[in-house]
Amino acid sequence: MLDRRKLLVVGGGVAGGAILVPDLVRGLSADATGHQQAQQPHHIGSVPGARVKRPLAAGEPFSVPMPRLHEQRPVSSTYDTDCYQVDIRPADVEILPGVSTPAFTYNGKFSGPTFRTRVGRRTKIVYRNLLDRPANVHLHGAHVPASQDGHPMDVIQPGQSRTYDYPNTQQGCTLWYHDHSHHTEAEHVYRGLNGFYIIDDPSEDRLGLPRGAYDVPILLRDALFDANGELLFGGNPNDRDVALANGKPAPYFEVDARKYRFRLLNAGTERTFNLTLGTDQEMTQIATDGGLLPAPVVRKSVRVSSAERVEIVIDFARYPVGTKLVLNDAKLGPVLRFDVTRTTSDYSRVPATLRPLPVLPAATVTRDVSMSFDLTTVPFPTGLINGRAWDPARSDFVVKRGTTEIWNVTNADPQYIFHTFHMHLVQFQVLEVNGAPPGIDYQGRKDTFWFDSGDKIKLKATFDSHLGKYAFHCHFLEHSSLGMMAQMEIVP
Ligand SMILES: [Cu+2]
Repeated sequence: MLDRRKLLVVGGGVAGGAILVPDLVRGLSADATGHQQAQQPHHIGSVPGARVKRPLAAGEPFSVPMPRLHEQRPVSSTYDTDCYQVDIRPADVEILPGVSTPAFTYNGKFSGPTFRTRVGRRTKIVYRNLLDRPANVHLHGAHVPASQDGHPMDVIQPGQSRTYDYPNTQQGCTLWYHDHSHHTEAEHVYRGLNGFYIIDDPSEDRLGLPRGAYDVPILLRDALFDANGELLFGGNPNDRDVALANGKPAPYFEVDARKYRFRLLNAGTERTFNLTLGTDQEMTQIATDGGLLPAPVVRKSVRVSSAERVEIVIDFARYPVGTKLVLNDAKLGPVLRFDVTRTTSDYSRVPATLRPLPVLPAATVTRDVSMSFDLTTVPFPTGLINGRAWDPARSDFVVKRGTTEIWNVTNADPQYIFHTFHMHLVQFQVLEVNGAPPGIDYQGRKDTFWFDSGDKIKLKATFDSHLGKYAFHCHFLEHSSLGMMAQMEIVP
């Protein structure tokens, strides 16, 4: 009799069918050292239809420059609002040099255009869906009314348009936007429906951090290409062997010998980057998902899991002109190379204190959130939160507005099955990781974190703004597609 726990669909299988995986963890244990092994995503979440043909190699690293992402211009502006128009449409894009790749795009851009606004300025974006399938847009990390959140069941039908209206009333931060249409979010995001949304904060200008041309968003992700240059989706996410930075494979980026602020976003649907610079050179982390940290933290390696943002400052003045510094991922290898090309003046700085965390009120409600797979279901495992798969008709938690709550979030899966946790609407603070004070990966204003099998994360959140239904889920989007999602309803 088949061991159904092992019956998972992975790349290499027959289209539309399941194949037997000899060992749930085989793909992980064979190809990494212990340290790296613990950081790798597992392969649950593979979906049918994958035919992993002979992959197309990405070519030599550092053969193309990393582009700066296109910044979207408003079509109209008033004294307090900027209006934009965006088509969600298929486009052929050049990711690998000289190769045309079909993608899903916002306005034909891969990665999507960057929206840049300021605290207190309103943004209205009209999205027209020119795909042949429903799509929608979630602004990840944003404090917005439920009607503007891009709820998984609130989609834009093909040929239809809708306007999202964002108040931008939270503090300065690096957000991102992406498709969240249920069951198809993983494929849509993988095929290109993602981009930066940055809220600048005038109250942070006095800090003197690098700005303008020295403030560079970098969208990281992984990909797998077939022999025709098409993006392969549906196989084992671990097979995605090409690291992309701003839509290019392991590019180089010319920098002046001075400080830069890099806003790193991991838009990979089921990938965790573990990044080092050169031969363990220092990077100074200044911000996380929801904005600046209380103080900078010097790091020699940086973990960025799916949907997380990590902002770092690198001071290239430490290196002579001609230096080439590789940003390297523990699994994928080179992600990006910084080439120091010229000296310049630099009046920017990283002050010893940045922005204090808000002091949240005492919590009056405690909840438990347990994330796991039912590995007995076929052809796919079923993603569960507190033992139940996603049901949009159900409000899993009812939260009274104004309440501060403690959530104990547990990865209840066995060894080697990793998850991430993302809560819509609020930025929370992690109080404890397995009973201990949180390390740097969990500090600051967070909306997403990665956690290992068995980990228990205690977080605190205050629900003091909007009413309505908001999702919380695993942000490995293959997992949320399989049901690892729930919703809370904020009530008066
Ligand atoms: Cu998960």
